[in-house]
Amino acid sequence: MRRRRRPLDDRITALAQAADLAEGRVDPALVGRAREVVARAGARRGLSLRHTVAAVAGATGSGKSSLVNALAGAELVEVGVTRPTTAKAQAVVWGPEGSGPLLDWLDVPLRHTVGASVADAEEQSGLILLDLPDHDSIMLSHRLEVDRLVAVVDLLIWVLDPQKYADAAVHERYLRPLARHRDVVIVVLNQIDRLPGPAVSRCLAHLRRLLAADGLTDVPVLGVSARSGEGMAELQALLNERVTRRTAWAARLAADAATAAFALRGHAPPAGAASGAAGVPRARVGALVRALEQAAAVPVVVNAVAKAHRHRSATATGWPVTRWLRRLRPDPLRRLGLTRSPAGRTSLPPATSVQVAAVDAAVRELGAAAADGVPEPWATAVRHAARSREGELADALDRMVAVSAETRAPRWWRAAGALQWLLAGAMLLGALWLLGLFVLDWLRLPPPPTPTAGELPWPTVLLLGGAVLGVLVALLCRLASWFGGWRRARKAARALRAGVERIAGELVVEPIEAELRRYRRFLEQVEVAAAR
Ligand SMILES: Nc1nc2c(ncn2[C@@H]2O[C@H](COP(=O)(O)OP(=O)(O)OP(=O)(O)O)[C@@H](O)[C@H]2O)c(=O)[nH]1
Ligand SMILES: [Mg+2]
Repeated sequence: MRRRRRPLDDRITALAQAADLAEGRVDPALVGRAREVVARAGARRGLSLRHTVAAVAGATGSGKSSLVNALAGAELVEVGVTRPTTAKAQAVVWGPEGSGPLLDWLDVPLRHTVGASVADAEEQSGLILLDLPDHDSIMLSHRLEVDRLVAVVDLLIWVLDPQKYADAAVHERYLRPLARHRDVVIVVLNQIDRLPGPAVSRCLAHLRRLLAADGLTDVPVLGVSARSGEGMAELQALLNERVTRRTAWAARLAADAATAAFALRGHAPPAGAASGAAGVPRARVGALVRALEQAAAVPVVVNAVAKAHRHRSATATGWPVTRWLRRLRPDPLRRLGLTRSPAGRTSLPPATSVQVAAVDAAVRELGAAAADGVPEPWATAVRHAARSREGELADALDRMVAVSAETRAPRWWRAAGALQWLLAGAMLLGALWLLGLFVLDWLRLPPPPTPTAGELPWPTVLLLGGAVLGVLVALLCRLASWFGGWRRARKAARALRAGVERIAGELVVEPIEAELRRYRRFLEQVEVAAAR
């Protein structure tokens, strides 16, 4: 069963998208060519679709003008003995109504209308034959005119003659690049009247083989003679059939879209479409995260978090007698600029050149691993994407570290601090009491009665008890803060790891994946634009 062809609109939309996706990745000339096809499709569909423009192309003297005249049944275009004869393309129009803008667009000002007396004018109505100059001309202007029109007409009639049909020029320059245009190419071997009978079929068979080698299998190949009229009826019938179908213009553009799409995709199409673009290998992300942690001084920060916790605990719950000594030492987190204070840069030491190089290497390796299996030039685009936001890493890490390192003071510190002041107060009370007793004794005054707790007098109990308990509470708090510091360091390490992973994801992995997604969408669009 024959599959239904994709509508031209879908193909052209897909080609336009493929060109947009290829922008900045694929050779700009190829992107430009794809956009030209899109523009041409837009222009052509806005012009007469009842007309089919068929260019008659071939070498000088092959009989193009003679064929056009024979088809028109009148001497409309000049047939010459001096070569080359035709210098500018001329149009012969069957049913010219509405063909003006189309011919203006084609920039063919020389136009002939076939008289109404032509017997089968009805059937042919809508045919526009363009008699082209010679493609192999000594005149550059002729060749330019041929190339310009061959690129835009709906149907191509290649006229070859028995002497020159195997010329490499026409096969290499024109026929081979039309391999996808099989549906809109007709090959005519003219002047068969000059060949002896059996040579005609030999010649045609040879020509068919040459065309097959060009990739043009199954194109119609007709042997004709513009002079004797042999084979002309068949050519006429074939043209009539194409003209009545009125689909040559769309087939032409579909073939152009396919050619442009394949050119965009390049010569190394991946076996199973986007099979190469597997994604970002997770293991390599781990290596990048580790390199980023070193560059962001995460170990230093984690260490500082533990130390800061212990330091702050000591200043809040330490023995009040020696606590002030602690306050003389700077807060480890504040020293690194890692306090809740103004948002902005920390004073962490900047990454060393070795750490920076390690990050760069990890980023590149990640890009290279993701590009593995992706054909050029997309592989380069993927590698480039990996590094596209590398410059933002340092700042993002610094900001993230400043936020993740924050710790809050536990509530029990307050209670412990209050207890310490209570014990210090008791100690002070005991000391003052004893001092009073000492002064009275020194003055030889009778001592007031001193209450005792068991054997020991209360002032002594207050002084010694306050001191011993104060030191004990301080020691217990220190033990607790040691564990607290350790726990907070672990928590900070986890938070920092998550932060580094997020940054690696955002600034390195995501750009890579975006590029891979772009590549996969590009392949899909190429597939649609080029589908047969
Ligand atoms: N024997 C023979 N001569 C032909 C045939 N077709 C054309 N000729 C002759 O070949 C010569 C060239 O014909 P043209 O029609 O001018 O050829 P052309 O391809 O238009 O040439 P340019 O305009 O120079 O590119 C003329 O003398 C024609 O009479 C044919 O089928 N058989
Ligand atoms: Mg001519």
